[in-house]
Parts: sequence; C-alpha cells; structure tokens
Amino acid sequence: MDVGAHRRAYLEALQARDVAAARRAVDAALAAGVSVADVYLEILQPALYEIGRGWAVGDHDVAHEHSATAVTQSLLGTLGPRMRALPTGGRLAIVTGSPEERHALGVQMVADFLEGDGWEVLNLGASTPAADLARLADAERADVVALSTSTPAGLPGAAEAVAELRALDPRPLVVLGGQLWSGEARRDAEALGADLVLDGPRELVARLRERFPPLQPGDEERSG
Ligand code: B12
Repeated sequence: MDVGAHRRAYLEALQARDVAAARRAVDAALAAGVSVADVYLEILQPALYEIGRGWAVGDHDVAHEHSATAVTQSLLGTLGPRMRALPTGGRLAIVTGSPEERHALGVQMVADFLEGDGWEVLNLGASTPAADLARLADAERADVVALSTSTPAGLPGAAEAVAELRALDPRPLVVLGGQLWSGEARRDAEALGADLVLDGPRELVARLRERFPPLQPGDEERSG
C-alpha cells in the first residue's frame, strides 16, 4: 500500500485550502487499510511539517497555516476515538505542552497513542504553567507526565516544569518529547533531569510498557 500517495493527496488538499478534499484523502487512506496510527504519523504529521516549511520560506501565510492546523485538529477529533482502548489497571499519564508552548497537535497525538495502549490520560493541551501542572500531577498521583516542546523558546518553561515535577514525592516519571529535542537541545534535556527524552509516540508507548506493564486479566488493580 502506498501511504505516500495518501500523504501527497492530503498535503495537496491543505495547500489548496480544500477542506473536503483533505477529509476525503484521510477517508481514502483508511479505506485502503492505513491504520489510524499511520494516518497520524505518515500523513497528518508530515503534511504539517511541510506546511511549516512553506510558512518559514514565505510560501504560505499564517492564515493558511491556521487553516491547515484547524482541519488537521478536527480530523484528530474524529480519529482519536478510533484509537482508544479501555484503560487497563489505573495507569495515569498527564500529557501537556510545556509552559508557554502553543503547539498542541503533537500533544493530542501523544495522548491518543497512550489511550490506545490502555492508559488513562489527562490531556491538558498547550502551555500549562509549571506549578499548576505539578499540583495536578501530585493530586492525581500521575505515573507519568509527558511534556511536549517544539521551539527553543520553550526551553526555560520545560526546565521549570521538570524541576517542579522532580520535587514531588512520590514523583511521576517525567518524559520530554517534541521537535525541540531532536536538535542540539537533546543534550540540555538530559541535563534538566528528565527521566526519558523520546522522539515519538510509538517509542513512548513501548518504553512505558516496560516500566508500567499493562495488567493482564486476573491481575489486581494497581492501588496507587
Ligand atoms: C501549527 C503550527 C503553529 C501553530 C500551533 C497551533 C496549535 N493549535 O497547535 C501556532 C500558530 C500557534 C504556532 C506558533 C509558533 N510557531 Co509554529 N508551527 C506550526 C506547524 C506548522 C505545525 C505544528 C504541528 O502541529 N506539527 C505536527 C505535530 C504532530 O508534530 P510534533 O509537534 O512534532 O509532534 C510529534 C513529535 O514531535 C512527537 N512529540 C511531540 N510532543 C511529544 C512529547 C513526548 C513526551 C513525546 C514522547 C513525543 C512528542 O510526537 C508527535 C507525533 O509524532 C510547525 C511545523 C512543524 N514542523 O511542526 C510550526 C513550527 C513548529 N513553528 C515554528 C515557530 C517558529 C513558531 C512561532 C515561534 C512563530 C512566531 N514567530 O510566533 C510560534 C511559537 C508559539 C509558542 N510559544 O509555542 C517553527 C519552529 C522552528 C524552531 N525550531 O524554532 C516551526 C517548525 C515552523 C518552521 N518551519 O519554522 N505554530
């Protein structure tokens, strides 16, 4: 199956600001057997990266970017429920953009992948202040806090959030991800004291399965 053809159809629809064609491109991919996870990672994400590239070089203006983002966000709203699995055994993750971080679609994708693997998820969307995030993680006894950061300007906020979360007792596993860390900032991420710095939601799900194995039928509910 050629996911590339569906990706191109989706991107062309975004570039033409043709919302109906964008939805049709996703429907066609699903009808051809592309999984929802692959629609996220192989169609929607690369199309947005390309829109971002076009924006950076002046091919698209902000209104065009906003329309592509809004279409994609609405598609996530319909696709997300198809990923969901029943929560298995009280594993709670909080997913959010780091303080001052306005990019929210990656947050949503990460949240949906975790729900797809049986995690209970509190998705706080973009930009949660560090103190409020830590208070919530403490009150909910979250097992994991996954923080998303896209741009270098987000580094101080991410650092503040990691520091607040690390001060909790008991403290959640703190995972950093997002485009900021794919560059030179990767070194900073480790210095901040995060437990994990990961590239994508598939890797996140796999690593969390090692640390928090889903309960098997007959296992007792976790109490914590
Ligand atoms: C849409 C968009 C916006 C929208 C966001 C709206 C919204 N509701 O989300 C708005 C207009 C708000 C915006 C603002 C800005 N943006 Co912007 N934006 C984008 C764009 C086009 C798409 C973002 C997106 O949704 N990508 C798709 C998602 C699914 O990808 P993702 O975030 O990478 O997430 C995936 C992985 O990274 C990973 N992941 C993400 N988080 C986490 C967390 C964990 C724990 C794990 C494990 C994995 C993980 O999993 C996700 C799924 O695979 C990107 C282009 C791009 N390359 O992404 C630019 C881009 C990110 N923006 C950019 C810039 C410069 C800005 C602004 C600074 C512009 C400005 N001058 O104001 C501001 C910053 C605002 C802020 N304080 O955050 C640059 C960043 C470049 C850089 N290195 O600094 C980009 C790359 C565009 C470009 N080519 O120049 N933006």
